[in-house]
Amino acid sequence: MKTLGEFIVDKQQDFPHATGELTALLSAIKLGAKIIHRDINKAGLVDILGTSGVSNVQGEVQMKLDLYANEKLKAALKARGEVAGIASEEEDEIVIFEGDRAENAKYVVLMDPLDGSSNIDVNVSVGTIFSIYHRITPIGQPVTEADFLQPGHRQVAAGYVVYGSSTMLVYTTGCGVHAFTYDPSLGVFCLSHEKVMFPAEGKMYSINEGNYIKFPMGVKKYIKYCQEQDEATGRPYTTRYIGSLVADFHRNLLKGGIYIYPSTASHPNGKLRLLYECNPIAFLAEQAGGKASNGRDRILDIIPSELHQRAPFFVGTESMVEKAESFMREF
Ligand code: AHM
Ligand code: MG
Repeated sequence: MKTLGEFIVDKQQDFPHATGELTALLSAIKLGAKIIHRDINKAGLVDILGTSGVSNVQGEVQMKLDLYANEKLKAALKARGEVAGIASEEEDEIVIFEGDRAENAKYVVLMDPLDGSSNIDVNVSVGTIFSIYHRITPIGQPVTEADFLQPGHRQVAAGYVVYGSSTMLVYTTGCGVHAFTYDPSLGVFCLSHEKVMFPAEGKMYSINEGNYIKFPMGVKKYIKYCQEQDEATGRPYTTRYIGSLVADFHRNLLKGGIYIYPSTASHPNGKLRLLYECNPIAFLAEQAGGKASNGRDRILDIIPSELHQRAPFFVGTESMVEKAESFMREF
């Protein structure tokens, strides 16, 4: 059995000039994931469900679990000193860490601390997504927004934690995708899937079909294509949609499939955030032999202009994403 800690240290030895800072940063994320895992598992018991800003009967302020996860992850990253600042789906602005260590740190982290949090109240899987870049401003100064507005192809590492029937941490540093399953009795993530690759063909499509009427014509046509009978391609395909990006992506990664959150009439740029959701998942997808686009262009090549920018998202098995793109081009 190999733990995540051992695996990361082993990988670091492949890079003779590595300083260990990324290793320490990933350890901070690992710690944050364990804390979030612990609290999600007893969420129904400890009075942290509910709406932010509402006091419970003891007069204590209840904190929504996504805000709670944000605070825990932020604290774990700040404590290590390898991170100069963070951007989070839960924060309006970037958070610049203060102090000499932070100013000399070379990494910034972007995160969605608890994605799909509307699923928590009904005990359905949620996830944490993270994305790591080298800062581009000079070391020794506070970071600026420019450090966070980098295209996804510059990511140094990215990953997610899925809190499902078991908790798993899946990450890439650009040398394949590796997955670790959490053993709560030992408190360690154990290597369970090394070099994960999408199966060559997939049979699942994941999309909120309730929005069908608002979808672009190309997406409507692709959905109909998925539903048609065709023995050669194994259609009709199966629909699977949890409404939790991390869990939907994770299933499609292991089984083969496509996840789509397209533009809709009410969300012209889709719903998902480029920096916190699309870029890290796209990096993982490409590293696992899959593909990610906005229906036309590669996600990782989009130059971001705003922290909370959204993008239509097509991700999964390469052949399926290419098929969906061909419908987007045609219609
Ligand atoms: P969130 O970041 O507010 O949790 O929203 C992102 C989530 C994704 O996990 C999920 O795939 C999508 O929103 C579901 O949206 P919808 O309910 O519109 O299908
Ligand atoms: Mg989210």
